[in-house]
Amino acid sequence: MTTLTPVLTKTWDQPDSFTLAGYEREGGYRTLRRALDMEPDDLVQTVKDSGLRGRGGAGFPTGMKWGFLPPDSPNPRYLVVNADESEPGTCKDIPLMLANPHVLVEGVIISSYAIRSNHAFIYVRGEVLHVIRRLQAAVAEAYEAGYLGKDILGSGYDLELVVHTGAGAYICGEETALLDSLEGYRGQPRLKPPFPAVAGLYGGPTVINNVESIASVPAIVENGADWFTSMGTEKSAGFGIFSLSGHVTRPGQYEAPLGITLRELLDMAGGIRAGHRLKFWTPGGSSTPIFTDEHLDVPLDFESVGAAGSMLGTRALQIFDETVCVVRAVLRWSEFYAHESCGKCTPCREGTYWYKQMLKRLEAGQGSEEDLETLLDLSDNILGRSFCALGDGATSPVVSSIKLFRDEYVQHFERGGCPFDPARSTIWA
Ligand code: L3W
Ligand code: SF4
Repeated sequence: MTTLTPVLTKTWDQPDSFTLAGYEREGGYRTLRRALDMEPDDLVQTVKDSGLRGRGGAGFPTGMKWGFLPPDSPNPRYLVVNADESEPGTCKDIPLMLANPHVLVEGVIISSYAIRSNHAFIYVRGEVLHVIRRLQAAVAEAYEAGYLGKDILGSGYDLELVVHTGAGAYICGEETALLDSLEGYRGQPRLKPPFPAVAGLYGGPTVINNVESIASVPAIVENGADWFTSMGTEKSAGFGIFSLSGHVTRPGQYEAPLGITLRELLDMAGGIRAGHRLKFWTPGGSSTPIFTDEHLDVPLDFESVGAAGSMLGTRALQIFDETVCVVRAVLRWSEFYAHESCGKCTPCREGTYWYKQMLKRLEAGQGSEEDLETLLDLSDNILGRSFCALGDGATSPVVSSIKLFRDEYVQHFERGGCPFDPARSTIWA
């Protein structure tokens, strides 16, 4: 039986977990002192050896990304933390920064030192004012204590850390759109390559990592790469925060080794709400194809979820019981993508709009079999033809729901309305 591995979440229930005093009492910033005595390249090697993979959705190996920085660039190097968490269901970075902002700040300092950067930014979603205030307070405390600024702890190493707020666009979580936004432009994705590691912020070599990735660095440096690889699976090492939302008895953040299953997580979370059963769920946010109760035992690691036809993504497990209309859920997600499409490329800009219109009609019981074929054809014209991952991600719930729940779509137009509508349904009787 897999058990929880509280590392990042260990202190969340302590009333002063977000303060410097609370963090230091638990050993916070002790690892920084050790790290500043190490060679930067040895720190990069430790992160490489740990097998840490990006916790922002794509799972790219963090140490390898750090290793891509060109050694001879004349431009300054930057570290940028992607704290623009906005994907539907994804809600791990915000509580992490709220409850323990100092673990992120310590991670930023160690990571910046490792990649030889003297300038770091945390780009945080603009709507989460309470998180922004916590982060700003933590950064101010760290400056005051000599963990940031000039000659950190007498090491000769300098680092300036800026908390920068976005303005509420999901696309600014795409790393190159984030860089444009940080530079003061409208946030729209840039063509890759060059990847940010080669030409990123202001054209300089830039490492961009998710909050949880950077916050994991102090524990990895403190305990060693072997400690990290002793958890999780061979190719998906370590632990991660699994966010359970929706129809579960105890929704929340469950920090556990990668490879845990939804069945095990549901056991910890008290199961599906009383009297109901699991219908469908997302393994990693709304951009990942949906799963059903047939996938309860799929190990939640990058490889196994991929082999089962979805993506681990951000481990945002949105759980829906049998009272939920899958067509309505997919419509809601599609409205999100249509609203958040940045409009730069036609397949996504027009395709997500079409999705929204067609799904609205289908949900209202006015669609037809032909509409389902059009939705699939449209998806073929978005997937792989969009400029960035937003367009691709928008196709996931549509295509997977038609594959798994075609009958439910058909029922809508056969009945001339939603079968889950209380006026028509047997479910609510
Ligand atoms: C240098 C190379 N760097 C790749 C870097 C690249 C990036 C990272 C991953 O999308 C996913 C997306 C969402 N030289 C490199 C290289 N890199 N090759 O590696 O890159 P990539 O393109 O695979 O992914 P991405 O663009 O970072 C992220 C999915 O996450 N997702 C969304 C989550 C939403 C949030 C949020 O709310 N903020 O995180 C959920 O599943 O669909 O597939 O750094 O530069 N040769
Ligand atoms: Fe913008 Fe969508 Fe194209 Fe991405 S896929 S560049 S969000 S229009």
